[in-house]
Amino acid sequence: MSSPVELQRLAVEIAREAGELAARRRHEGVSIAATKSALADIVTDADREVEALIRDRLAADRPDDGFLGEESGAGVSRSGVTWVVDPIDGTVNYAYGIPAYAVSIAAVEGEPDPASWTALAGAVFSPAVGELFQAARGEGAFLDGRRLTVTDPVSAAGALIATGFGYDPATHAGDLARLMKVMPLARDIRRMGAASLDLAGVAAGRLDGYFERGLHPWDIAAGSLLVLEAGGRVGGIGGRGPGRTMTIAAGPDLFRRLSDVITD
Ligand code: LIP
Repeated sequence: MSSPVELQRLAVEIAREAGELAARRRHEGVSIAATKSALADIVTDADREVEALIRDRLAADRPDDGFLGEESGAGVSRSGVTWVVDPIDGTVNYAYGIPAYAVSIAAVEGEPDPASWTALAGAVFSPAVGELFQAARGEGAFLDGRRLTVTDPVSAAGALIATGFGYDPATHAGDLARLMKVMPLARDIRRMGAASLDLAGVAAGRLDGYFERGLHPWDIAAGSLLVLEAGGRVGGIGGRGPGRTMTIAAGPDLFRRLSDVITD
C-alpha cells in the first residue's frame, strides 16, 4: 500500500484538476442557464462530470482501490484503500455563484464508514478562492504550505462556531433547538454551506468549532483528517464517531464543551 504522503500527493494533484474543471463549468454554466437549461441542471451535470474525472484519474493510477462518491455508486476496494469523494461540496453555493464550494478527496483505510475508517490522506480545494488544504496521516495539515493548528483554548469572548442545516424542512426545528443549546458557548455563528470548508476552517483556526447533523461520508472525509492533523478532535454524540447522526469538530477544550451540550 502507498504511504499517506504518496496518497496525499495524488489527492492534491487530482483535486486541483477537478477544481479547475468545476470552476470552468460554473463560468460557462452561467451563460447557458441564462439561455437554455435550469441552473440546477448545470450544477448536476458539473457534479457528475467532475466526479467522473476524479474517478477515472484514480482508477488509472490506483485500479485496486475502492471509491465512494456522492454522484456514483461505491466501488469495492481490493487494496484496503477507498477514496471518499465529494466532487462539488457546497452545491447550493456553487449554483448561486457564492465562492464557497470545494472539491473534497480523501483516501481511507478500512470500511468507508467515518465512525471506523482510518483516514490516510486528504485534499480540500476551493477553486473560487484558490486555496488548497491538505493532510497526510501523521504528517500534519497544511494550507498552501503553511502548517495548520486549531485554536485551543478559545477566546474568553466565546467561540466562533459554524453549523449547517439539512435540506429537509422536517429537521429544521430540531437543528434550531440544538443551536440554541450551543449559543451560550458562542461569540457568533457562521453557516457557510460547505462542510469540507467548515472543517478546513477549524483546522486553520478560522473557526473555533463546527457541528452539523446529517452529513454524508464524502462531506467530512478529507476535512476531518485536516482537523485531526491540526491537533483537533472530531466525533459524534456521546463519544461515538462522526457521521450522519452528528459531526462535531474543534480543539480539545471546545470539543469537550460542545459534546456536553450536543446530546441529540
Ligand atoms: C452540503 C454540506 C453542507 C450542508 C448542506 C449539504 P453538498 O453538501 O457541505 O455542510 O449544510 O446541507 O449537505 O450537498 O453541497 O455536497
